[in-house]
Amino acid sequence: MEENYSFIPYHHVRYSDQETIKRSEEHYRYLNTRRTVRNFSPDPVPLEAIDHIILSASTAPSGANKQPWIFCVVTNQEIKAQIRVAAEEEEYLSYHGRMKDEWVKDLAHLGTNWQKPFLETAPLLIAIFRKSYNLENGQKTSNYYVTESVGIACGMLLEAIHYCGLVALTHTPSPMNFLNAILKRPENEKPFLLIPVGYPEKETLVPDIKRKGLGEVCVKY
Ligand code: IYR
Repeated sequence: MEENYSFIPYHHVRYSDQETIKRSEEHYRYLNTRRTVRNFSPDPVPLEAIDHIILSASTAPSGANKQPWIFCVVTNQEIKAQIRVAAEEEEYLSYHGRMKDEWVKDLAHLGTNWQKPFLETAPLLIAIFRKSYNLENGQKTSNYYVTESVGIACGMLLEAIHYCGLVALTHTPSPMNFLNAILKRPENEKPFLLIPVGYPEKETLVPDIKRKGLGEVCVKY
């Protein structure tokens, strides 16, 4: 039996070539001002903005439109403290033997170490989980291209955070299973990234690093 699936008109805005080029350059210049920040001010952020930021991320394309993500927003100071303790336990082991020497050397110029005070200082943490499958009333259903989908959503999240004048850190404590226990997330949800969000500490510094030029990241055929 043929099913009736509905399609609706797509509303598209088409710019002139000149306007297209202008917008692309402006957007690049704007995105190029984003920096990962590791020192946060404790100033609170308006939580209504966080809702919009998460809705923005959740507009990302996803395999079969399954939207296989969940964004956990943590502002509770006690929970942040628990996350810090658990993350630092893992990171201590990582920085003291689990990461090979080459990796530790590659990170040296960023000034990172096993200590993660930002997990308590930042006014909020967004823990993103990928749903490797769905689990509803004991029933398992499939998701597709989960890593790709959630990665795209996180990129859009970072852009939305930047657009609002907030800063973020894409933190990757490893392994991150402790997030399931602390945030009481079900087994089908796997932690993907832990992103402190807020305002930068006054006069914070960031590493003096360069982005690759077009010739290094793009090949034209
Ligand atoms: N997860 C550790 C180590 C780390 C790894 C990479 I690759 C970085 O770009 C930065 C840090 C940490 O968060 O410190």
